[in-house]
Amino acid sequence: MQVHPAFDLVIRNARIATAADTFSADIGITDGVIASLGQGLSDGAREIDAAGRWVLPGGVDAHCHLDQPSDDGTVMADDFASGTRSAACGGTTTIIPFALQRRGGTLREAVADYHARAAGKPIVDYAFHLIITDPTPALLETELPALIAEGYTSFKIYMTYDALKLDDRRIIDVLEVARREKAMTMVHAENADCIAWLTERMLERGLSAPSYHALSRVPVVEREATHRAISLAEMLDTPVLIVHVSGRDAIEQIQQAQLRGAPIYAETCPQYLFLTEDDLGGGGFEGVKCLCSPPPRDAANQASVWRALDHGTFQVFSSDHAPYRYADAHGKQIAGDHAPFDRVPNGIPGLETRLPLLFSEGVMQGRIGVQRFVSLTATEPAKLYGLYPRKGSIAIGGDADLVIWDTFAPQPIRNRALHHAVDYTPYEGREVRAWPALTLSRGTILWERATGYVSEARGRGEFLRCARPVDYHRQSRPGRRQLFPWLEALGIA
Ligand code: DUC
Ligand code: ZN
Ligand code: ZN
Repeated sequence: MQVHPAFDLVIRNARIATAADTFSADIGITDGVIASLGQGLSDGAREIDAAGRWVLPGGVDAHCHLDQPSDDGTVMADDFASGTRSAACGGTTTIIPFALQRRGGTLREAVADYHARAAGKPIVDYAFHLIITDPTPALLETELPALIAEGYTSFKIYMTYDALKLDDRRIIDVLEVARREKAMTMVHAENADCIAWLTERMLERGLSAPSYHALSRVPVVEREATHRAISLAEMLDTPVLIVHVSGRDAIEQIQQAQLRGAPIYAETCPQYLFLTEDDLGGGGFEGVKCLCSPPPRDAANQASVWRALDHGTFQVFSSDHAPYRYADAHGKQIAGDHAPFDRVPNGIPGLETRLPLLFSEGVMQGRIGVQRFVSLTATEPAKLYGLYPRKGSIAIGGDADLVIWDTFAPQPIRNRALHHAVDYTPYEGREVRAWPALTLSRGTILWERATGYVSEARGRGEFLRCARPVDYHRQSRPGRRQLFPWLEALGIA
């Protein structure tokens, strides 16, 4: 009699880490879901021997930009096909890019347009954040609450960039809706007027090389906006997540708020660990390959970011992948190959290198533990954006989004070996000691390092509707309401 295998796939001899534990087990997978964890599991129709290597949850990259529309002629090199291919090859199995509201347009239009851009392309699963640039009464009263209920439960707002920024009053209006509807607000915290003044004065004096980008956005500019964003969030007692935090000044603001018990969360990115402002200065115009906002800082700030990653100030480690090609009149050179720094699109690629860099320099060099790595790169982003427990961990009933990690003697990163559509990486030549051997999404192999195999199953990635972020239990705790008498007086629930 033919005996049916117990599982579709069994991964044997896995050294598993979750945010909470490490243990050795076999992983039994059926219908793309983790069906069993244990020793000596029964047969699978297919078997993979992890041979004692680390098997970690697939990465959740909760901040990346793909095929984002613009009004300034820039074009992002990566769409949902090349972007998710690159993600998978670097161990990321869920991405959350941004549906951007055009000023004068609605959020509904932004979401419909972004779904059309994604259609038939992603190989990994994906959700959408929203970007709110024009919070009209109709948006605040009708559109946004409806979209939150439909699974778009997080949105980003900007305190800088003329085409995107909201003033404090508009930020408060948006936070009030976020509080009522239990959504997560992500804030780009830099002071627009400070940047405008510094930029104007620098350009008047002919200081226009890429390195002056960093001086036009010095840490105090980020610190002030971070403090203000936190203050507004505290006034509304609603969670805010400060994105792409670059160094000590902003970290101190966040830590003080967290110590006060304020619902403040924070994200940092590879560029604040692995680049410095000196990378903007070397090589003439090529410095723009490292031009992003906030800018990379110095070695002391890198050390502050490492400490805050280890201590738990940060919940999220994302790429902020912003794929502008270097030698491209729609990319970094949209205003020419000697353009002043303020005419260069902000952002750098990093979807594929995010996890290998952090695993190599963080886990293998002993700066953070493997459980912290899992928490920052998968579990916490999944929780904060309402994708947990389907995503973000290795647990029975969760999707079998898994990465088996190879470790090896240091090898340089080469852009020609990456899978994005950008013509450079800011990390060219930088050595890593680890890379995903295998990336699985819902039990399907998407990437195999030994053979260079990459799935071509465009469109297999599923759109994920996000639940409310897990944080909101805090507000219903008995006694919390009386800490906010002004909200009580206003009857704001
Ligand atoms: N800064 C942003 O605010 N977004 C994209 C990339 C960047 O550098
Ligand atoms: Zn930003
Ligand atoms: Zn961004």
